[in-house]
Amino acid sequence: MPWWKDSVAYQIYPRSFQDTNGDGIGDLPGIRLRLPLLRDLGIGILWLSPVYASPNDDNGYDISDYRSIHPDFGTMEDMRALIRDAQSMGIRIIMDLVINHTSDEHPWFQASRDPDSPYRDYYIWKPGKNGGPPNNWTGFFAGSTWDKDDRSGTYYLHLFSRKQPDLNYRNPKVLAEVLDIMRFWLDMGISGFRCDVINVLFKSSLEDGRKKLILTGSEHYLSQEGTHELLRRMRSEVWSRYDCFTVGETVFVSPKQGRDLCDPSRGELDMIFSFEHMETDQFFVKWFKRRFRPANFGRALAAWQTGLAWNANYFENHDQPRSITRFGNDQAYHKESGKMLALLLLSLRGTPFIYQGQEIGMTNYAFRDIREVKDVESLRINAFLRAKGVPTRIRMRLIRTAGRDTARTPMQWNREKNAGFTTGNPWLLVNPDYTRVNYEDQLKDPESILFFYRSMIALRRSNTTLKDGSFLLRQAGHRVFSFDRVKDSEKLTVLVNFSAARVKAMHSGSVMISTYGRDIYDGVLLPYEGIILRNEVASL
Ligand code: TEU
Ligand code: CA
Repeated sequence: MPWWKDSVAYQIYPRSFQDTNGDGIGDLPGIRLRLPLLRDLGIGILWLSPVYASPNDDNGYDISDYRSIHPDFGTMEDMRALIRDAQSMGIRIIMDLVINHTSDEHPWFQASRDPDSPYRDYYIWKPGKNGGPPNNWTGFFAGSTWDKDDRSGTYYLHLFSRKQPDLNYRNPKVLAEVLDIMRFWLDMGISGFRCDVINVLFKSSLEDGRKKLILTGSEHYLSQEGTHELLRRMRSEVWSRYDCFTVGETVFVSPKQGRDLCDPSRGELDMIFSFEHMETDQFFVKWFKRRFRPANFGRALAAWQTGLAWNANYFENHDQPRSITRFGNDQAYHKESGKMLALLLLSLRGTPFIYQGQEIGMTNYAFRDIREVKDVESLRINAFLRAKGVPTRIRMRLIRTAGRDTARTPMQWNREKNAGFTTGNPWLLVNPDYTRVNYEDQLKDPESILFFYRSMIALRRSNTTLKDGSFLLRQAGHRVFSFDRVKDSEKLTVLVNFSAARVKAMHSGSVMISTYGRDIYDGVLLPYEGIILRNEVASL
């Protein structure tokens, strides 16, 4: 089994992890400082959200120099030291590869503004039409995907913010540049890439799109054949020549399209982050939330567990609300539901990804005022809706339920000021519940969510059925989600209760682990209980 199937991964959003120089911003020395905690957690892979030079329009997802470290985070020597320290603890580092777009402050883009520049075709420039943008496309952050550059009087494409111009993959020089960037980091000793929004690289056409509620025009760039060809080139020319793996962030894909992106026979990605399970509590777009329904969540998880040979499993990241608030109960059953989600995530087939703070049950923060909000996506949506006359209280409610800042509040290390994240002024407010939810308290509590993550990770790493067994859905009910994992003669039955009720769920078997520490199972799940029962079966 390759190491990237055998490990548990952990995502760090460096800006919010640990500050060591008092500027209120997390940094690389801060990550080095906390590495032993990740070793003790049982982490084998560390995904860093971008730490490259960037004007921080999208907090690093707008890169202005791919071969440098943003001074906020430290130096290239700090990066080399982090890689070394991690390797000494058996932890491999993967970097965030953001290659659909660069920052508009990247030298390539600045040069491309001159129509005669050799860099002109690194980006997608078009004349306007009827006094407006070249087509009717709308972007991920609301509004048109085109901005006019006065210098040449033409428009450039940006699926995200106007400071994130899309690269033009019809130009072979762009792929060549990107392959070099990958080699640079792999030669530095990293072990792979999380590939940002990777299935939109190739735009098959720039014609008008069918009008849609969101992303008008996306039929011209979602998972196009041109993107598959690019991924095959990346694998054959770079990835296949290093001991590395790739996980693609792929938006709006079905299990079938997911297979086309990461089935081993395809020679493209090794695995993908899909979104279906993260969209079961919303109407169309994430801004229109609806009640969480465990049955829908379970069905979506099962569809991907059986639809792909291997998944990248996650319940949180730097773009998503906190899972204990969203799928659990972060008040009356904080500890119970945090452990239940840990057991579920670590029982699924695929590489588990844990997001910073998830291991202690960090919760959503209810942003009160737009001045507390920093994320470009939320600020653009707010401006877009305000221009449409939507009242402040409605806009703030949308941002509270679906904005990305709630995932980016600083790590809560202890009960000290700013939760021990910084001695300065944090770049984003610290969730006031840090006196209730913090690492230090949980390190002292053997019944804590943190300790349960440690136990569950250790169990998974020691059990081949959990890592490599087949997945068979048993029940995706409105309170109980259950499934079997089978390998050779071992059958593990996983049952999780998404409710505060005691729920009858008859099943035999010896208790392998229970979030309540039970060693006998009486057929009734306790509130938010997760349990794994073991049976020997005749080899299938
Ligand atoms: O996100 C891609 C993407 O689709 C996002 O719009 C995401 O789905 C949305 O924010 C969910 O609320 C990636 C990165 O994860 C994100 O942080 C960047 O802003 C984006 O690409 C542009 O690089
Ligand atoms: Ca700092």
